[in-house]
Amino acid sequence: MTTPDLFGDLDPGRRTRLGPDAWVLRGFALPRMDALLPALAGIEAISPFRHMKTPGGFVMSAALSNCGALGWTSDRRGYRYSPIDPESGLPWPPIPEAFARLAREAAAAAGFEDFAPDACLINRYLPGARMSLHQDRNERDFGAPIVSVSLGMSAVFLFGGPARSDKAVRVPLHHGDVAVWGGTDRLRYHGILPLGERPHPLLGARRINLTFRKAG
Ligand code: MD3
Ligand code: FE
Repeated sequence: MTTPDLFGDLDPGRRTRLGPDAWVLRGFALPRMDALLPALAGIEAISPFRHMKTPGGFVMSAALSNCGALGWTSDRRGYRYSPIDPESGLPWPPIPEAFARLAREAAAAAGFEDFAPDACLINRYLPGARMSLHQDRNERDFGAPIVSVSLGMSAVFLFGGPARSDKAVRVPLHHGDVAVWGGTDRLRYHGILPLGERPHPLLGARRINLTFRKAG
């Protein structure tokens, strides 16, 4: 008798297809953690995580930072990509080589060759933080994919359709998982349910998400 694969989502090396052009590469980043975590600490030291305001006047529950030539920012005037960190007045730190290689290789593993991101948005979720359903549409060219790397505490990702009212499926994302989406799935609504309380053994009580984009 075979055991049902109750924990298939935790099995590193598996690919889960979420749509025609959307994949989750389970554990793809795990073998690279020794390079990724120090690189992340270096970015935090230059551009610390901060809570930005939405154009509607709300404070986002996820804190963010960026690396790369362009960084995603939000304030009362709107959402935009900027070459300057508004807190420091200086450029965002560059995308570390280990980040760029991971993004390029994950995109290729999902069928998107030669991905060269110029922006990496870094979200930090503490217990209770969430991201409501939205589309990523501040980038200039929707032809490039987006690559997302999950670190630390697990979260439930909501994967919807092209309209906000489309039913969303729930997909758990764990430490080391990499999601890649582009093509026909590029403008699907998505979000993150409120983060739980159980700390991650390596990163503690937080979830970090890197999203690599071609913004300019
Ligand atoms: C979208 N971040 O920063 S990325 C964002 O985990 C953002 O911090 C979330 O949405 C986060 O804009 C989610 C994960 C993800 C994975 C697969 C997708 C987003 C997706 C497939 C299609 C569309
Ligand atoms: Fe998004």
